[in-house]
Amino acid sequence: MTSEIYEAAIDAIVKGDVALAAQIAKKGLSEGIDPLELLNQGFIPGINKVGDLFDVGTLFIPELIVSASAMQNAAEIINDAIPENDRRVQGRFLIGTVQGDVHDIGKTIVVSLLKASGFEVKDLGRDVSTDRFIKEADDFKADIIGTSSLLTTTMPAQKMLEDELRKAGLKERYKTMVGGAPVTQRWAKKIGADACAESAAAGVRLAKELIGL
Ligand code: B12
Repeated sequence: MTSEIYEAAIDAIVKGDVALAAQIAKKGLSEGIDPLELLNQGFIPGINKVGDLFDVGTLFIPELIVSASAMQNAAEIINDAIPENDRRVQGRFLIGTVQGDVHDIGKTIVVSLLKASGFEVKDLGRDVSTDRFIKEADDFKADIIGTSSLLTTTMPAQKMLEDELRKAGLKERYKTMVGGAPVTQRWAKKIGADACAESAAAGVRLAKELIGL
């Protein structure tokens, strides 16, 4: 039963059981569950629950780390199962997690979905400086620069990118998109980003809109 798989996924992530999470990811895929549904209904609620338990002090850094490893491993298995689209869209998307921030599970899901939707994607990884975003955007001839931030303390780096692009006269050249759990439409508007997406699927939809598809 699909709902049992989702429950089992949540449980494996909360327990931080790497092997079990991987096994459930593979089982879900072999039963024909859509990869994105498996993430959205099973594994993401699992890691969110871990975040909540960490928040209230029921769970601590060591447990957070093992749960994150289980999540990362399962997400990799599922990401690999998202088929890459042969039909290229005319869009080049540069993405990374901002400086000072190592959270990259969500960003990596966005990358998989963008690729699956035909975007050409350059993933700079995590802890990426503003200067590097700007240099790589030029090298890659990006249409869109996407930044991920999971910490309220690193969100200002998203503003710094907008400021630096404006200062360098590059704001018109690239569209910008911001994401990450604490990031809101209000924040995007305040800093002058072109779009904000609360999920990978919304990110792909907005990215297409931004480049006029
Ligand atoms: C896993 C995790 C970790 C892992 C990260 C592993 C990794 N490789 O990513 C580890 C253990 C390393 C970690 C460390 C820390 N963490 Co942490 N972590 C989390 C946790 C539990 C889950 C994050 C996650 O992966 N979510 C699942 C993914 C799928 O969701 P997502 O990232 O939001 O991404 C989705 C959307 O937001 C969107 N999206 C994301 N990025 C982008 C970008 C674009 C362009 C677009 C379009 C869309 C988009 O699409 C994604 C898919 O739908 C959160 C709690 C939470 N619920 O967010 C805390 C949390 C983010 N961490 C927190 C903290 C405090 C820390 C530490 C400071 C702890 C410490 N004292 O050391 C360190 C920070 C280290 C650092 N410098 O970055 C706090 C942040 C609080 C705050 N107000 O800022 C949280 C909220 C926990 C809490 N409740 O307190 N963490």
